Amino acid sequence: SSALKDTLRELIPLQRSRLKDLKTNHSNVKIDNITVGSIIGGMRGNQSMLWDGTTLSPNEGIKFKGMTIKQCQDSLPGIDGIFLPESMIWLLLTGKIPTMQETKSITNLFNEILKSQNNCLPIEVDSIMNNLPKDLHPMTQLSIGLECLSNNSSFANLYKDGKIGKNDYWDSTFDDSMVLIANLPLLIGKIYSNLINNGKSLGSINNSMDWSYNICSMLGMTSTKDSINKNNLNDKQLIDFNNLMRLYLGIHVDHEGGNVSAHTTHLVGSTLADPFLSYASGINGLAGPLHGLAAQEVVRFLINLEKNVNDVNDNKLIESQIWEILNSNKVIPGYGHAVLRKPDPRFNVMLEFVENRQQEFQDDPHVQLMQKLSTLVPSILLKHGKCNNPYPNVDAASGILFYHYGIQELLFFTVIFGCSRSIGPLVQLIWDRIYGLPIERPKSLDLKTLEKLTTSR
Ligand code: FAM
Repeated sequence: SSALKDTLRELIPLQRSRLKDLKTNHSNVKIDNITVGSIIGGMRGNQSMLWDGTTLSPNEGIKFKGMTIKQCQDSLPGIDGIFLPESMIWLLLTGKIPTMQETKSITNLFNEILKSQNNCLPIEVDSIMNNLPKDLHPMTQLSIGLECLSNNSSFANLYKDGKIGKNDYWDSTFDDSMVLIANLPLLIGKIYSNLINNGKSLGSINNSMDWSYNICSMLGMTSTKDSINKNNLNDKQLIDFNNLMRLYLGIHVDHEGGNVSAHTTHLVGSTLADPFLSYASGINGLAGPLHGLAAQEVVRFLINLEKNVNDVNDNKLIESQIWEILNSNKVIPGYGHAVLRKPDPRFNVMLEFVENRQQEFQDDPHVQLMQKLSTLVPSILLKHGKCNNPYPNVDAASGILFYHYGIQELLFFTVIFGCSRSIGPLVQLIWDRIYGLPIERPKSLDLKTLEKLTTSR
């Protein structure tokens, strides 16, 4: 058992009884109207799923158990003023702000899991990952790796042997989820070394360090002897990179339940597929260009723009380049959002990271351009008059910061995103099983029926 699991166990009776009350006494209460527009429009805005960890507010952005990013920064335990993703796991799963000790108990749990595997991927997973074509899409590699990990799923094994009843499903789902998250540093390291180092390891796991550190280490990017790559960075830069990783991993964990990776994990999980298969499905969704690939689009855009703009202070030229893109009917990557109506607070914290390190970034024309665009683009988009939100979103900054520190394989950014995003959907999957939610099965309608329903109204 672990401190996290013990704390979770205490919450279960009350939460189950709250759900039971809704189910028995209020099942017929109407929440929303479903329109034809929603059925043919990607179910946009339908209020139709239970998701406890996060909610997205158009004006305040993402809220974690009701807390804004700023509040999380102020109250969650961390290192160098940046909260640890482990503290976010505690918050999302229990609804309580953890102490540093509780946060560290999750770090320790991950390290115990890794130690029990000798700090290596399970042998069959390692062998499959080693034999993948080295240029296989990094997201495909991530998906395959997660699916192979399901070989050791406690949940699947106990279920197969008829050893658990519905009330206990959450317990082994919890264990599997922790194993999955704990293994991500190994998996991401394997994928990155496949990409850039012919599969040869770039670093090693340090069992006394936090999850984000070990992700950096396996990318070869720590200031210690744990890593061998380092991209010619000095110690301060490597420590900053570790903090950037903690920040990035902490703020990308979840974005409500309706986005494709979260919803897919929940949907597939509702069949009682194990957590590895469920999250691998979410990862397949994250790999789509309309979902997880935006950060790399922004980097391509900034690199191209920089080629045409010699001076980052030449506002006129930059503005004319932006108009050129808009006039050719293309979007400005990194700007706009389906739900948000203010600058994305996740973007703001990334920008703050840069502003606190002006010396580091002052000679990087791409980062300078990213900053400059955030002051120029909103008013241009307002004049352009089309989009509902002219402000930068999270992806406007993240990719170019990784790029700055030498992670320049653009396809790899989404893999880092996929590490972070494991947290929200897996936490919810544990709760889905605590609540005993049923298999999802919405009703579909054919076109003829839709037409019939519209003409009869
Ligand atoms: N540049 C130019 N036009 C834009 C725009 C932008 N950045 N964002 C929206 N528009 C246009 C949009 O194309 C649409 O035009 P049409 O009426 O001609 O179709 C109009 O403004 C209304 O769109 P909206 O209601 O404001 O946005 P949507 O909810 O339809 O779409 C986004 C939201 C994010 C897909 C859209 O803003 C976009 O394409 N942005 C650029 C790409 C990007 O940054 N994606 C990452 C989003 C990120 F936050 C994430 O989810 N990972």
